[in-house]
Amino acid sequence: MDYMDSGLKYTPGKDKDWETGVQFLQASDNRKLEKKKGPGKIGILIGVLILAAVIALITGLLVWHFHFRKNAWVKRMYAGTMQITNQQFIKAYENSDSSEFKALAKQVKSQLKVIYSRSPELSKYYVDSTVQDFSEGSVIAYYLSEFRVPPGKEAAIDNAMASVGTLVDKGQRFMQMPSSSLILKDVVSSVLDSRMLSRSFSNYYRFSEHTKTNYNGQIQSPGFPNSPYPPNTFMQWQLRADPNNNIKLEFDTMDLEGNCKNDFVKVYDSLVALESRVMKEMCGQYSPIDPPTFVSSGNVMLVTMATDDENNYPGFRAKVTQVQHATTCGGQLKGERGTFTSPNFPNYYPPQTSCHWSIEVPTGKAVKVTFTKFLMSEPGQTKDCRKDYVEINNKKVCGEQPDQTVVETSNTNKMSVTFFSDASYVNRGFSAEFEAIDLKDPCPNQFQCRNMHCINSALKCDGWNDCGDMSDEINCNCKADDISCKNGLCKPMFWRCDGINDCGDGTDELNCGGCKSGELTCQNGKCVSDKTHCDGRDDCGDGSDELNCPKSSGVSCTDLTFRCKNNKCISKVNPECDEISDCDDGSDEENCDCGKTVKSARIVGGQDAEVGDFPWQVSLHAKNFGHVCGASLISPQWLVTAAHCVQDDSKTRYSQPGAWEVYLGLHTQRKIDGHVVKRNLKQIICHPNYNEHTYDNDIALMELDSPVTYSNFIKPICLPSAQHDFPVGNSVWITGWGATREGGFAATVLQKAEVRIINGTVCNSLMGGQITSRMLCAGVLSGGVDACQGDSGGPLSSPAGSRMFLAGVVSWGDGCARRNKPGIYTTVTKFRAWIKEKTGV
Ligand code: 4AZ
Repeated sequence: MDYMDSGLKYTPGKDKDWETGVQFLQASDNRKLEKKKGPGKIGILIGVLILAAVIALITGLLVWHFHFRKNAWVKRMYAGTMQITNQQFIKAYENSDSSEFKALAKQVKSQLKVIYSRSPELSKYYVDSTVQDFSEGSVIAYYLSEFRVPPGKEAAIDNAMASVGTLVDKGQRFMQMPSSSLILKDVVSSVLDSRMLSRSFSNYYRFSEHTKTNYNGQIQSPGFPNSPYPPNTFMQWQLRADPNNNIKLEFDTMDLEGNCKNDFVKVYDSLVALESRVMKEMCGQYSPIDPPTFVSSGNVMLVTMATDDENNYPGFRAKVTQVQHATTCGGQLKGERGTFTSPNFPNYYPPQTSCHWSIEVPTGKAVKVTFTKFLMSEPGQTKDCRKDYVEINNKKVCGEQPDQTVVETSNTNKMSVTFFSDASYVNRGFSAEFEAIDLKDPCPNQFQCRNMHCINSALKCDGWNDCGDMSDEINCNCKADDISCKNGLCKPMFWRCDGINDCGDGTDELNCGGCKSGELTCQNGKCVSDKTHCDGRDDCGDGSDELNCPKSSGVSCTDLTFRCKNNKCISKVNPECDEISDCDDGSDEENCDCGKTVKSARIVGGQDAEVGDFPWQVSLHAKNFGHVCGASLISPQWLVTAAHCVQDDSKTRYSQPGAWEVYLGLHTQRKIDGHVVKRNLKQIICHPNYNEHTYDNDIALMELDSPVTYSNFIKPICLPSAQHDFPVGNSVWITGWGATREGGFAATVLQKAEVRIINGTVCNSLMGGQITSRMLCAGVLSGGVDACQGDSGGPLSSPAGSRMFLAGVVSWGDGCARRNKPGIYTTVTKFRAWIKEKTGV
């Protein structure tokens, strides 16, 4: 059974393609017979005739067998829509059982047959059509057309179908049409998504919903929220609103299998699954903080969902309402400054929408527009922005642009901005600010970047790309304590010889006393011949010359190799939970239900984390006090935190489980919603070598009094193996409810910040020699981003593939966010064996 045979409306004639083939052969047969007819002896004639007939039959059968065998032909379905301009919509057209629906559908069907018959390609392979629905405007018809196509002909039919609209227009202009004919406009069709056809669905569901004003409709996948959605099922929800209204579809949950090839939901700006009207395809999980909301361009919308035979997830639920069609968007913007956004921002803009803004600032000034968010990418977008775009200063901008990087200024006090969305695929759009600037001095008391950004003058030539276009880092006179890169850039001296090409031209990594050419630099600094790489012997002494070798399994075990459960070693760097089975026994991919989050909505500004972004983040509350420290969930019953968080003081016995209350799934302090789980502690295990003076070995374990159930908001982070490499320069995330500045107040909403891992030697010199190998440094050396009081014990989360690994535990620092003072974290890899010993995790 397939999409079309679903007890939906369409059931194609199963043997039509077979009949077409037979008729074709009979015709050629007849012609041959006619030619052979003539005078002569009857016997010879009959003999010749029989022979000819047999030859023709054999030829015919062979031709049929090799070219027209039913099974070899491909079924190709097209979804289509057309406007019928000489009909008016009546209520009965909403009901496919009404005689009015049937009469108009019959007319559409017969007219489609005529249209296809005018194309030599289409007429040959056309099987049948069925009308799925009608909607207002005058009447819009939605239909499916079936073709049976010989292999290799698919593209030709797709092309012919793509230009059916032109065929119709020409036909109506140049051919005599019966007066009763439907007058058709905007005939569009495209091939049906093959995933809706090719698989064998065992169940089909079809739902319809007509929204009303002040009425909240709801659609959801079968079984939601009590049981997972059904396997091998095709579902569609047809949504209608009153005329002059649009459908608003607000998903509150979207939790599907992560691979869209298997399970997916598609939203269409149509009543039929027309690919040129897809608004969005979704699978996986979406963050509940900014769930997707869509608005149709007309008064109809279609949601389809297809599932395969395995991995069924909770599914989706969405609210359906109607909203009055906004006839205008854009407008006149006047004044010194202001803001404007694409329609429905930060929700998805509707398709087929165009808005125009005329901005005017006081005479004598110029207009500067900065896009604070710009999310307009869509599949099939071209560099020249042929799909959705914003036009500003006669320049089209499209795609996804980093925050604040699209900046335009005018030469006069006026500027115009146009937003355009085409018929398919929508996105969240943009938010923009405009301000009046003085063209002679656009950045008063600041540095003016080439891209028209204004930045603090102190940030010029500081080694960091503050403008976003590097214009603050060129033409610099480097200070004495800077590295003068050959390409003219200046970089802080700390970055010399740290293994990262900070200059971009390698100047900062030259003459580092490294190894000569033909030599390999070991991780311990030793130089060995590069011929020793992967020769099976540990020439470096630390095994680093035997890493990442073509033959990676069964190598001899060193401190740097990964030890599989069967005690064999592999030389691949960070093989654990990377979704590739490297150990013979697969043990590198065991216990990998960790470190994954729901899809991030990428829209909430500032430093607030999004709900579900860091589901392993735990808030440790001291009883009758509140948040004191952070921690990380590593299994249903175990947390990792900092040892200094569990030291007794004169008032409180923090080392005792009874002193604590643990909050998991928390986003906002004091907001205990349905996602939050509270637990008490069974035991606290502080590292025996914790040194309260040096903060060495600053790690502790906490056991919950009962295990937690994982959810979108509560999930464990992956523990790195003892050999896991967190390379210097890599981006990592710090999170917590700690102070938002040195000496400041704790945050209410979970904060997140991206920092980089800093070379241990550089860090040790910056921190006055206080760094041990059990400490890891991370931060932004120009200052401004760091962990702070109250973040202690929390995770330093390091992305690897689609997972996050616990690289560190927030430990200490010299104040917070000071220049050249990175944050110090406990190196988790050093404690992997201890964690395993104490917790079994
Ligand atoms: C603290 O007191 C603390 N800048 C944590 C981290 C840092 C400083 C202080 C790092 O919990």
